[in-house]
Amino acid sequence: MCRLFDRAKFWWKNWVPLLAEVFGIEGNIFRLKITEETPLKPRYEVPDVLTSKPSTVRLISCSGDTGSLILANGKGDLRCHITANPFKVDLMCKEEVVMSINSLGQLYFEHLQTPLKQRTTREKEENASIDTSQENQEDLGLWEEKFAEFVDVKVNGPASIGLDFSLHGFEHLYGIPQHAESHRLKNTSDEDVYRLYNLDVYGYKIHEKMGIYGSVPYLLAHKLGRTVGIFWLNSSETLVEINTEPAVKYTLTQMDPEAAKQKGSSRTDVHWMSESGIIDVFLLTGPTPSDVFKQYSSLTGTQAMPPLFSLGYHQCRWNYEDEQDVKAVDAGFDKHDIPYDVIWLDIEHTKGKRYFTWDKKRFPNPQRMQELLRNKKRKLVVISDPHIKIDPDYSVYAKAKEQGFFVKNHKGEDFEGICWPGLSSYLDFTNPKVREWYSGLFAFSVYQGSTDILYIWNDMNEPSVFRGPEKTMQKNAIHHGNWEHRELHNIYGFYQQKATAEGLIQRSKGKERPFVLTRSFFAGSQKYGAVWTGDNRAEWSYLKISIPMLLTLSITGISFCGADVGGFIGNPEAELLVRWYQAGAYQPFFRGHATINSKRREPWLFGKEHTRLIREAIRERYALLPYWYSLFYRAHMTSEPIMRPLWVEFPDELETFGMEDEYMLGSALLVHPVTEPKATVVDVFLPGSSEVWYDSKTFASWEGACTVNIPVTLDTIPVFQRGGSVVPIKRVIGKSTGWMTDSPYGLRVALSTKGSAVGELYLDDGHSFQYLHQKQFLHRKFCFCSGVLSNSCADERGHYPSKCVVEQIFVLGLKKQPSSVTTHSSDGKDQPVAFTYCARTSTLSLEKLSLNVGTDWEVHIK
Ligand code: MIG
Repeated sequence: MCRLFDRAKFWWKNWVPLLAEVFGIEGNIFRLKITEETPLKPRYEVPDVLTSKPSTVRLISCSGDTGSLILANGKGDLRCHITANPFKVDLMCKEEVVMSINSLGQLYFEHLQTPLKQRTTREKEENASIDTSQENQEDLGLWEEKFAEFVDVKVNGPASIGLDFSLHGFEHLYGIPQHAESHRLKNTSDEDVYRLYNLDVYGYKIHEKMGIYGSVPYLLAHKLGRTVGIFWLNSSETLVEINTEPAVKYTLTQMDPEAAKQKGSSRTDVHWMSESGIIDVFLLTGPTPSDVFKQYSSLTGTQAMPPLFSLGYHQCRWNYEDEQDVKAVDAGFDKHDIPYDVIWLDIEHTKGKRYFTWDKKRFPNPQRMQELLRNKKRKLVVISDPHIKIDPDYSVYAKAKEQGFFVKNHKGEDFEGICWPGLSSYLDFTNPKVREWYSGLFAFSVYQGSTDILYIWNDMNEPSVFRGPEKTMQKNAIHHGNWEHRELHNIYGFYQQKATAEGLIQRSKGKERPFVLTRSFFAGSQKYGAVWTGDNRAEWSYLKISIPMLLTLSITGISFCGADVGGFIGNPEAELLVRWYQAGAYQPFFRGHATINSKRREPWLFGKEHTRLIREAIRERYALLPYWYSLFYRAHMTSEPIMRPLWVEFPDELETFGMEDEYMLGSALLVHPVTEPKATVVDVFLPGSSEVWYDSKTFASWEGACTVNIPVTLDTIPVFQRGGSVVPIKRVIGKSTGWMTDSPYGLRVALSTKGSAVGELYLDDGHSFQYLHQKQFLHRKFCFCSGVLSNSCADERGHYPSKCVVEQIFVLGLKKQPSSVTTHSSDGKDQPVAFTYCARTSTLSLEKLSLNVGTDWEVHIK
């Protein structure tokens, strides 16, 4: 791949007119598009990722000197200074040059060409005058690449593109998932660049920049005072080079102060290169992290609001063998008093890996099995992969074949590749007709044995093709619209999840929220469901790296993400399994999973004590569900990531910029999972010099801006609540989320150094779209100020009848014992409340309250 781009530079010697366009987009975004003015044939422009046509704003052109142009937004505080010769764009925010584009002259654009053999004599002559080396290059194999036995012929020659961006004053960059790497992007070298190319890599190595299952070609850069984003909308194979030049020491003499500032500050150069398509790049100007999150989601959409059950614990294994097995595992959870919401079936549940069918020997009566789960208020997820077994008697195959719905090979025949079912063809999800048809396969009348508690998991959708080049599809396979696979490789999986999610919505006649997990993804996949990090290993290092991997996904829009708890490959020892459950309980998508030849590892198979520890971790997850659900609502409505790197919450604190062994869950909880064996202590950094932090179990408190050594046992999950927050919890844990609808709430009020706190609670029916269409929801706001805790409405539009009460309130950090506590309800009734105060921990607890969660009330503490 690197070779290819070297040649690209070589080719750049050609002269072809390029068209560069700059657009201003609402929300302080600039879009730069560069393509051939008159390409031989259209070049691929990624469709379906932008949620709508971005609403452009008028840019005002101010006069530059000759050969330059200044485009400014309405306010004039954001400007693009465009210089023609050499071509360069400076992005200015007020008087600061934030970013320079092509200042290193790495813009290149290989134009499409007629193959030499087909050229007319005239063309040959013309070409000869501008490019004498053409013949040599074809001889050199520029138009053909070999990978093992595969020959990739590029019909119109290599077509790669690239551009450099210099970020002034920035040393911290994040994003461009998916890599099993640190959260902060590292400097790259010639042999080691970040690669975005969706691939099925079983047991991928960690601390590598190679491409794995999914790609989001989007990165964020952060420095004190500003966050920006670069979204490179291209779905072909992409490489990203990063090079940070640290601040240099210099003497101020002989330099004017402005120049000195520029020279003295650090800089990071980012070089994007893609194999084909056009340059279409969005510059998100911030200035805060949350502005950048909003800007990005205004382009690609926000996290879909998940059904509540999907925030519970998921139990998966390749495979649960049969109906008996499912029944036994399900009963095991009840027997051991461990809550769980979903049991999963992997590929072996089908008849010979024919998705949408059942192996009748193992699952003679799938509906009966689902009724059993339904009675327990639990769900089933089954797998549905994109490869379709070549078998004329398999109706999914026959119908897709008949309608021409498979990806074609370069000869125009149905592409055939080997995957789980043996020889298979691959549905062409890039075709809207195929998606529509595929969505229809989830209708209850079509999908035999499915019920409305069955949800879907899309795997192998990179796509994975056994024995294909790099275990994927040849780049010259042909998709709908005659586009080559190379153009859209990275977006294939995105389309399958989209079609699946739409299918689940349709089968419910538009009423129910879907749940779809996908392994492959692209920018915007957040709109369709959840993502996981694929085939990790049951090793401590993989537990540890799950945190930066999920943080990176989270800040690139994909909030609903998780890693296989326990590690997919291998057999975790009990301690690792416990630690993984404890970490997973505080990650958005929480699923235990294991590969086919691993030992069974349901939570109760490791002895009483370990069962207890796993039970406790899962129960903590369920207790926090109101907080999780409220965070998902926020992610859905206002684009705030759920798992947040510390720098996002503390953008002014340099120490946080590189942290990845701890993170914030929303803005209230700091989590530092234990990821080392035999740990007796963890060093937790508590940020913020004016902050106070409370241990979520002992309520011990610390002032911020310090590292504390927290002693740990196998029981401990280091979680800290930030002073100034209110966290809603559920007091009674049921067998699953479905049993907890009416369960009473508790509020954890953690006072700031100023003695105040705020928080919120979002709730609705947990499964339908009524919250959207009928405004059937409750959004409440909790506020503690001057000794009064109030529950008030945060969104007047919402209404939802809830019988739930707030039963318990803890106030942490209350400095002195109150003399009285009274509740004041909106109907004017005041009531004294019994309380206990612990002077040692400065904690006030109110028990056995009965304050309706959905009505206004106050608690006065005097
Ligand atoms: O190469 O369907 O990542 O979760 O259990 C194995 C079988 C294929 C890979 C998925 C894994 C799943 C497995 N699949």
